[in-house]
Amino acid sequence: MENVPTTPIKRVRKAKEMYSPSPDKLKKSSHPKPPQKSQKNLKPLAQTPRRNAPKPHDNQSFMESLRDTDGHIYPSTEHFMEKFSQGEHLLKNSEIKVKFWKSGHEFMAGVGKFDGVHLVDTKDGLGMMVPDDLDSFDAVKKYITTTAKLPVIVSGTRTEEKMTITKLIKAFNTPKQRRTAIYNLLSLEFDSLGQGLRDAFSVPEFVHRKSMINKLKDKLSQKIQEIQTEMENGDEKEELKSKLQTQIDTLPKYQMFLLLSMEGSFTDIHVDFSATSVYYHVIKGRKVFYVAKPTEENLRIYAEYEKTPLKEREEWIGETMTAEWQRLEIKEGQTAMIPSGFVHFVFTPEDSIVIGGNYLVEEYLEQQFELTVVEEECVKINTIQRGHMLEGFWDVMFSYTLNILIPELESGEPRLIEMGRIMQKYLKEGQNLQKKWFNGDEKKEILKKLGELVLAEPTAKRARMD
Ligand SMILES: O=C(O)CCC(=O)C(=O)O
Ligand SMILES: [Fe+2]
Repeated sequence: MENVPTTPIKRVRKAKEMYSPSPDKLKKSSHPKPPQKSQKNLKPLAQTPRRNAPKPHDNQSFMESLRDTDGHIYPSTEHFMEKFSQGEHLLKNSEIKVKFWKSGHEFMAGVGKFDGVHLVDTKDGLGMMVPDDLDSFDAVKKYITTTAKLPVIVSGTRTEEKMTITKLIKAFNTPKQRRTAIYNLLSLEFDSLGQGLRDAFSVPEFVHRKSMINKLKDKLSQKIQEIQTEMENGDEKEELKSKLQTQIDTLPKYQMFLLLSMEGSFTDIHVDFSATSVYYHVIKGRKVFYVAKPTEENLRIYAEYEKTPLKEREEWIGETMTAEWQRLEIKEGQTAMIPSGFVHFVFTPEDSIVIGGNYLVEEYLEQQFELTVVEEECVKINTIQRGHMLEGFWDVMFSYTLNILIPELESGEPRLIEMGRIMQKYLKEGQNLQKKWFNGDEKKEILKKLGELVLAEPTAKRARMD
């Protein structure tokens, strides 16, 4: 296929899935461990051993039960998974009230400030188009025709296997007792595949409306139209149009992922890249999220953890944050809407097909910047790979400032002053732009204009005088 990216993985999840004890720690443990290397010649997965230990009755005994023989907790090992499924129902945090809506209509009418987790029972009224016949693993083949080898996470190991969608679906069609691995495909972004599912699917209206990238796309298209009608023909006009078109053509694409997860998959604790907000629609099967609020403390714990090299991670922050987790079960047909920064981990109790995606929003601008900065520090120290970040985040922020924020501030829109200040705080002339949408002089010019407008605001003046 022509438009198939050779490396479609873009998300921050790979390492999370693969957290497992270091080899020395493994030696001390008597528990059978999942396969560590090649998946070839594997025996079928052992049936989970049943022990007679009583089921945990509170969070503390639950966390205790997860410990391996050396006293550590190793998420996604066989021992962990067995104990986890026995006690996971205990994870409750009464401070997180998941808002339940019977339909998309009700959600759209009642969502208000997007500051909590929402669960929408049926997709009617969400304005999300999902093909009706995408109802089985075989049906996926009809919509995803790429022959590229996709990176698939092998749950419970440090490995990732590259395989075609055909091979993966064959594995899903293998009876559970004959499966040799638990596969979890999280990185198939299908908007960039350019056909198939992309044409049969549309993101929820709420996502479309809130997404800064979508707003930017509309604005860039509108600008091209304006230039077309208002400017005299000539080189300058063509150059301007082509610059804008390049931005449209290279906008980051993170809104449409197809996730295929086998029963038993476990995705460890993370915040989605750049603290993007998430929609997550379960087409088939069932998923369980455990979510914690983006409080200052939780985000601090998470950032520290991310900055610690894998081998030095002594504690599982799932335990450190025991009381913070709220269980959120997403059943077939339901859609979860999770705002920026919620820390989460995910367990898949049944083979599942999900469509979900990530988007940047204005309300959480500062948090999005903050997490992106943390991720960049992590890239430097090698605990996160650059490819797992939101590529083009800074280009988008510069372009948003130039094309949306500045014109609105110029027309005296005081609501935006706070946003202007945040942009001013984080955007720097020397910022490296992965998509190279602006050169040094252009960045400088944008920041100069922004600075003048932010300072010119009466509220800003008052604040300075206080
Ligand atoms: O479904 C999963 O296993 C992981 C989902 C998730 O949190 C993500 O894709 O970011
Ligand atoms: Fe996630």
